[in-house]
Amino acid sequence: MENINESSVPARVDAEDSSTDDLQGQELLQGLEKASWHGVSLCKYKGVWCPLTVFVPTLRCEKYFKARDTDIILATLPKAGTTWLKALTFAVVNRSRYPLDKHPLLTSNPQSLIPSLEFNIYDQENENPDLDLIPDPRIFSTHTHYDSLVSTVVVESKCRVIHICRNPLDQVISLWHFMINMIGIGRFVPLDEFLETYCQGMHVYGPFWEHVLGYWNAHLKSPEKVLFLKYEDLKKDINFSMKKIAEFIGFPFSLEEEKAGLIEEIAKLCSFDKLKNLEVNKVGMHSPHIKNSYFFRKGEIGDSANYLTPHMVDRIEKVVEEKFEGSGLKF
Ligand code: PPS
Repeated sequence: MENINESSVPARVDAEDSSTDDLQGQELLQGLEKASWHGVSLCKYKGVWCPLTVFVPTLRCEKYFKARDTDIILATLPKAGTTWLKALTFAVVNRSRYPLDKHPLLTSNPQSLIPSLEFNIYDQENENPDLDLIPDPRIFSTHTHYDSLVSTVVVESKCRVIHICRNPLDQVISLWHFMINMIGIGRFVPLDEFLETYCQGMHVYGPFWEHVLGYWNAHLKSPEKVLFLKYEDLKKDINFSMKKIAEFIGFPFSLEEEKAGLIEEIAKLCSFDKLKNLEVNKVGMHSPHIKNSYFFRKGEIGDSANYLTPHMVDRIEKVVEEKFEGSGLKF
């Protein structure tokens, strides 16, 4: 998740220095529900609470992005395991290009190796960048919902989508820490207030149940198109999950690679401990508001137990039970 503060929302655009997209975006925006979510401006676009800062980029993405059959889209809710999935996918796809001891992951944050469609590709400056220059397979990330991807990505191409979800208890705690930390934006929010809005579905890219169920149902309908992963499964058996990812995107490991221990090597390179302790992730900045280190907090299953009271757990679990009932999805 990237800059989502109000300060970088373009001021009202006037006709002289704005593009048609900006003007159409401003017009559309006027009719949308808006909210200030713990200091972050959101608007509800097609049922999704979208940060205002990426509203116009989101429209541009819808309008201009044309997926290739070879594209790989990493679709996640913030704090579900995006950084890890980026590292793994990048390393799997590029494994014959870079030796492990001179790997870009050793000197770059995974976030900067795989750009986000809304936050990086169609950012405020890039109205319609030439994506043809990017060689196959292009890998992009997005935080948006499946339904919003449909027009640009899914229907018109055979590109593959990987979704990772996470137990909402841990995810909300991860998000809470991240929001508090952001330089110049973050401010302390009592956890019970934060949880309440989360349970109402009001948070960046919320409601979380709609996000997850969109990808879950798409996976059930077209498993060859949408791979559905769980953060907890990756933690339990990363080698198995990595093989699954590699096969899904058409880069399966050969028997020789398996025998040579390459899967284990890549898993080690992308592991929380390895990435967290790299210089680039200790001291580097991702953006003016976000240090690279913010993407590596604890990386554990069950850390939420250190913060949530039984009442809070109950509150989230009730929402989860109600919203996911009958879906077949369990956390
Ligand atoms: S973001 O901002 O949406 O891209 O954040 P995201 O990467 O989705 O989520 C951050 C949480 O993932 C943990 N993390 C990892 N876990 C395991 N392995 C690796 N390599 C890894 N990298 C990041 C990170 O610590 C955040 O979880 P919490 O619970 O806050 O520690």
